[in-house]
Amino acid sequence: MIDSGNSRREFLRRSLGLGAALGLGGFADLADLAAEPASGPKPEAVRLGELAFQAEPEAPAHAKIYSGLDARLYTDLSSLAPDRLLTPVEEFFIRTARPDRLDASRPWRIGIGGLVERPLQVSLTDLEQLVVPMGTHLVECAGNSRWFRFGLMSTARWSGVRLARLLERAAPLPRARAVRVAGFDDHSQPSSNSGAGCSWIFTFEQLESAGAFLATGMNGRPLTPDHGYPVRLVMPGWYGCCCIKWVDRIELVDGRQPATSQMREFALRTHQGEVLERAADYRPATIDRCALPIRVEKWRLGDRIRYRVVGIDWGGDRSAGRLRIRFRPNDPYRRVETQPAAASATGWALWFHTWSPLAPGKYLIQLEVDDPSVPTARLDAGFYARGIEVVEPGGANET
Ligand SMILES: Nc1nc2c(c(=O)[nH]1)N[C@H]1C(S)=C(S)[C@@H](COP(=O)(O)O)O[C@H]1N2
Ligand SMILES: [Mo]
Repeated sequence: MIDSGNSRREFLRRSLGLGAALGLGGFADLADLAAEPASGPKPEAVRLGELAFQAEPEAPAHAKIYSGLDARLYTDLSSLAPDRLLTPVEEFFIRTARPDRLDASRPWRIGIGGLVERPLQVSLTDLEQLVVPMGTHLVECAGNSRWFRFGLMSTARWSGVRLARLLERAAPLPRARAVRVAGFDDHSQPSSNSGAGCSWIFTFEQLESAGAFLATGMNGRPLTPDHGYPVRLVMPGWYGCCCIKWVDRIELVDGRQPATSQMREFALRTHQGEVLERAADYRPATIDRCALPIRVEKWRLGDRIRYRVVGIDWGGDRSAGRLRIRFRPNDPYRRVETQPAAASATGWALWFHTWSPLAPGKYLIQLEVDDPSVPTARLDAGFYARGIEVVEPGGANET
């Protein structure tokens, strides 16, 4: 058994019926973990605070900073809880603000052209008649990193129109193989580190299997200007660079298109290996299965200190493989104690793991998926590993 060193905890968990309950209640369940012997009064659980993640900025901007292409707002992931999983719209991360040259007084139209029988100009009124709920989906910027405390990632409950429905109306010609979706991107100020012009080319199969849609609403409200009002593309499961904002042109193309400047700019961050010339050579910019610790809570249980790691699980296929955790690079991985049910996986899901370090010192929290057939390149590269320093270790008899 892989978790042999953890058999006592395994036993406790089974005998006390913890599991999913730990995620929801917290206090009482933590007290259960410390019960030794299993009978007798339970010690009171007191939450003392949180450990800081090492080598990360203390306070990234949870309010909008800079402007235009360089604008940013980072979502604070540390406060996610079972009843607080959806990102409020005003906290949804921003990467590039509404272009200042976008004229909101002009009626918005999306031109659908290229290799079609019937070129169309779709008005917002046309679009609104087709809008339906699209469910909860996560957006993560391919450039997300510890320098922003991983805050270039958020979830929303979207509404919109399946892209395929609109394409049908324009009657694609048999030669059409792919679709270029382009957004308005005319900023008066150039950016120091982002190119202007935002478009991406998708094959029909990619749009279909992702369930691509043009979003007009998030969390029950119209999109905000910075999130693409009046309309943006959402590619569920793909990186944010594909989720074109302020969509105004959709063009059906053949299979020989050069990659767009946006595809080239994001080639490395979407794991293409190199900047590829032809759009058809790009692999889908999908998000592999990932896991990230979002906070480490410190608790006192009777006379002992306990830590609880809370994290999120997103991307890829979450029906296969379970998360495993370790706290030092040479330690064996162990099963994460409380994992989300695979079926509930939309957006991101929370996991929990109680931990009793024996010694003070620096630790590195790393996760893996126990099924090697699940692609996890970013996770395995240490991208989402986070360091902490423990000053007060846990009690004896625990590993
Ligand atoms: N027109 C346009 N759309 C765009 C971008 C852009 O610069 N221009 N940035 C993309 C990138 S890199 C990301 S991560 C997402 C961010 O969406 P958000 O700001 O709504 O979170 O928008 C994408 N759509
Ligand atoms: Mo991005």
